[in-house]
Amino acid sequence: MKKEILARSLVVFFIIIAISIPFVGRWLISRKQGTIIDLHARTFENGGWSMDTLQTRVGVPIRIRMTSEDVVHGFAIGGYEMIPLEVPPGEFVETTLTFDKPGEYTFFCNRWCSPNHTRMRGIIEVMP
Ligand SMILES: [Cu+2]
Repeated sequence: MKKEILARSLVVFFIIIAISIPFVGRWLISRKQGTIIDLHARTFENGGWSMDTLQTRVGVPIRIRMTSEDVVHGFAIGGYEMIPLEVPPGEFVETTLTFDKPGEYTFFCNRWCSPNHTRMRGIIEVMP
C-alpha cells in the first residue's frame, strides 16, 4: 500500500515537473534578457511619452520597445552613452540599456516633433 502511494506520488511529481519546464525556461530567459517595457511616443499635445518614469537597478538590463503613435520621434538619454534612436510611427524599435551607476537619467525626444517637443521627457530611476 505504501509503495503504491509512493509510486503515485512520484508519477504526480514527474507530471508537475514536465508541465513546468516550459514556464521555468521562459522565466530564465526573461531574467537574462531583462524586463520589457512598452513605451509609446506621442507629441506632447497628445500625451507625450506613455510612461514618464521607468525604473531599474544597477547592472540589470532594461529592454524598452518603443513605437510612435503619430510622427517620427527620437529617443536619447542624458548622461548615458548611446546612439540616439529614431522612433517612426507604426514601427517598433527596441533597445536594451544597462546602467553602471545609480541615479536619475533623463530620457527625451531628440527629433523636432511639435512646438512642445522639448517637453517630451521622462526619468529613468536607477537604484543601487
Ligand atoms: Cu520630439
